[in-house]
Parts: sequence; C-alpha cells; structure tokens
Amino acid sequence: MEQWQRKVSRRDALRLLSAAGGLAMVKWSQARASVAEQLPVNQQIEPFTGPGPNPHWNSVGPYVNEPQKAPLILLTDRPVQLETPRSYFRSVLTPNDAFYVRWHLPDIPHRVDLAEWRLKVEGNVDKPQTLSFSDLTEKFKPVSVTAVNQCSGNSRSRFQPRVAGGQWGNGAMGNAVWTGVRLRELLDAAGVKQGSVQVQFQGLETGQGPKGSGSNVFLKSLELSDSALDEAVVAYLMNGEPLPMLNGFPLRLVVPGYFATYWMKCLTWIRVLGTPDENFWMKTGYRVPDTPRGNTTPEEMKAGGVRTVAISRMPVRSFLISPDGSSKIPAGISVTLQGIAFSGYGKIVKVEASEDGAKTWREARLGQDHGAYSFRTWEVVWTPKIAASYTVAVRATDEKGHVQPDEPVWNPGGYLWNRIEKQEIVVGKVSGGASR
Ligand SMILES: Nc1nc2c(c(=O)[nH]1)N[C@H]1C(S)=C(S)[C@@H](COP(=O)(O)O)O[C@H]1N2
Ligand SMILES: [Mo]
Repeated sequence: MEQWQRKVSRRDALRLLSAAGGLAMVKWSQARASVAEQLPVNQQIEPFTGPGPNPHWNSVGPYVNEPQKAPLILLTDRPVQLETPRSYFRSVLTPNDAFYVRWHLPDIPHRVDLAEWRLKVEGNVDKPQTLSFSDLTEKFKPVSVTAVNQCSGNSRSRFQPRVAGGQWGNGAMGNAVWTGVRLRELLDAAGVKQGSVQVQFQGLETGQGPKGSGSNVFLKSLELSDSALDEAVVAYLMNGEPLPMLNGFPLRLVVPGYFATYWMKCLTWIRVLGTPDENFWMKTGYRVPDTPRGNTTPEEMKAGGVRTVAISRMPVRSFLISPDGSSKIPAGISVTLQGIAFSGYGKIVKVEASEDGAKTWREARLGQDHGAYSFRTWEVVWTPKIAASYTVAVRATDEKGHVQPDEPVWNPGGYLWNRIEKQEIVVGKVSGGASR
C-alpha cells in the first residue's frame, strides 16, 4: 500500500469520493448542454455532391496517382478523367501536375518520340506543311498567353434533373501560361485558299467513341472568320515546362476564352476545310441551346425543335477557395475570403462577396491582372461578429457587363453552369478553452 492511502480514513475517503462524483456530475451535465448547442439542429442529411443546398465543392471520387501527376480526384479511369482539388486554386496559376485531365477516347498516347513526331498543316491550302518540333520552336516567334482551360461540363453534378456525362464538381478547370506559336502564323505559312470556311484539329488518340456515332477519332473545328483564332496559340510549353502527357504533350491548341473542348491535345493535324465540319463532335456533341445562357427544359427537349449552336465562350464565374468551410472559424477575428474569377468574354472588372446568402454584397479587392482570359484572384476581409452559420456567396462581373446570376441553368449536355457559388461557413464562439 502506498503511504497516502493508509492515512485516509474510510469516512474521509467516502466524503472525498462523493465530492469528486458530484463535481463530475455537474461537469457532465454542463458539457452535455454545451455539446447539444454545438450540434446541428437540422438533422436532415445533405448530399455530399450533386445539386443539394450545400454540395461538396469537388466530386467525391478517390485520389489516384497517374504519371506526371500529383494525387488528383478520379472521375473515370478509361479514358482517364481527373479533377483538381479545391486547394490548388489558391494560386493564380494551376500547377501542371495538379491540372485536371479529360479525354474522350480510351486509347490515349502514353509516349511521343519527338524525333519522329510531326505537325501537319493540310487541306485547303497552297503549301501543305510538315513541321518538326524544332521547326515550331525555331522558325516561329514564341508567344505566351495566360488562359483558363475549363471543361464545358465543369460543375455538371449541379444539374437538376441530372444529365448524362461525367459528374464533375468544380475542379474541371485550370489556369496556365501557354507558350507556343500563333495559329494564324501556321495558317499563313500554309496559305489558306480562298473560299475556305473552317479549320479542323486532330490529336493522336483513337478508340471507340459513343456507340453508333462512328467517332473513333476526336476532331474539333473552328470558323476561319472567328476572332478567337487571332488569339489562338499552339502551345509547346505550359507554365514554362513541356506539357504533361495527359495534358497533351508535345503540343496543344489553346483558344483563350473558349471552352476546352476546342483545346486539342497532342495536336498533329490541322486541316483547312472548304465545307463545314459535320463530324460527331461538332454536329452532335458539344452543342448548346441557342437561348439566353443556353437554358432549356427537359420538356422543351422532348417536344423537339430546340435550335442548338456549337458551344463557344465561357460565361463569367467566380469561386471562394478559402476558407473552404471544412472547419469552424472563430467569431470576432478577421478572416480573408479569397478566391478566383474569370470570363471567356474578357476581363473581370468586379467581384463581390456576400455573407448573408447573396442578399447584400461587398466589393472585393482584385489581384494582379494577368490578361483578359486568366484567373483573376480576389480577396475581401471579413470579421464575423456573432457565432452562427453563414452563407458566403461570390459573384463576378466581366468587362462586357455580364454578371453571374443566382439561377441554375439546364441543358441536356450539362454545359455552361455559372450560377453564383455559395459556401456554408460556421463561425464559433472563441471560448476560454472550455470545450476543447
Ligand atoms: N486530343 C484530345 N484533345 C482534347 C480532348 C480529347 O479528348 N482529346 N478533350 C477536350 C476537352 S472536352 C477538354 S475539357 C480538354 C481537357 O484538357 P486537359 O485534359 O488538359 O485538362 O481537352 C480537350 N482536348
Ligand atoms: Mo470538356
């Protein structure tokens, strides 16, 4: 027996025990009350992703490791489609190894031998070109553009009713500095013939496309008269480095402002066309209703007669990146809301943030201007006074006066989502260390 135990009488021991017990009881009931206060009152179960009131920012697939890539969120594995986690959008440029990946056909290239690789510029031209990689880097002037690559189906999981296709969260986008040769210079070198209408792009992969479509190659075309072509670059560098294989090594088309469907990866053929391209990926795929915001309804689609156009520029969007709502933030202490904004129609001129679910707005401070088609960072300092659950919202305005609406959009392709983003942020009391 220990010394102290022998010194305590039985009565003393009982007294001590009951005191300790009493004390424990008080603490326990207090703790229960304060725990109850902190638990959600609304026990409704919300979906992690999809169109719910507070959907998960990213899709919910597992993280995977692919060659030349950091762990990214797996959407599908054949062909491989990977989504970029939210935290990577804290910087204005998206790292190459974290850049999202999207392919259509299963047989994607895994290596390219630059000694053998050629870019052909053919079709309705006077001087067909066959260019080696060093022809591109040495015979043409290098140009750089910072531009957002966003999949037409980014945020498709928000569509209600649900539509077919990859159920992307918000991470099917990225921003990079693209360096290469102006597309117009290549076309000029080949000498486009009078009466040509479009220019078609083809990559290196093959494989079966959608059943019955006869599409075993991925082909996209743009109108020769389209002003987007003046800004287009065939890029051999991404953020100053060779492109990752999964993002189109050794060369990809970059069409600033346009959805990424035109940004042909592993570009090997440029074909000038005398008649409009009628291939599956132009005539059937990637079309949107010719209506404001590309909006329609399942009923209108069923009734038929919804006129469509090929998808083109990206509508204005903005995102809150940090804080991300994953942990409670303390009341009475200022926090910087940070995020990004962009538009395919030009420069972002205004970003506003709301702490009351898009009722009142405060203008954010914009970060450095990296060009009209780049992400523009924004920040606004917020000091939540009271412990509560807040709905932070963000909306951007571009130089053409487009403002993000607080209305959803619906079309069968699941394209053009740009509704105001909202994020639940829980603010808690700064307690004296009690309930830790
Ligand atoms: N060769 C090739 N290029 C392609 C595609 C493709 O399937 N094959 N998909 C396009 C589409 S729809 C998107 S969203 C972007 C994705 O670019 P990333 O994988 O570099 O992010 O590539 C575009 N370029
Ligand atoms: Mo896409």
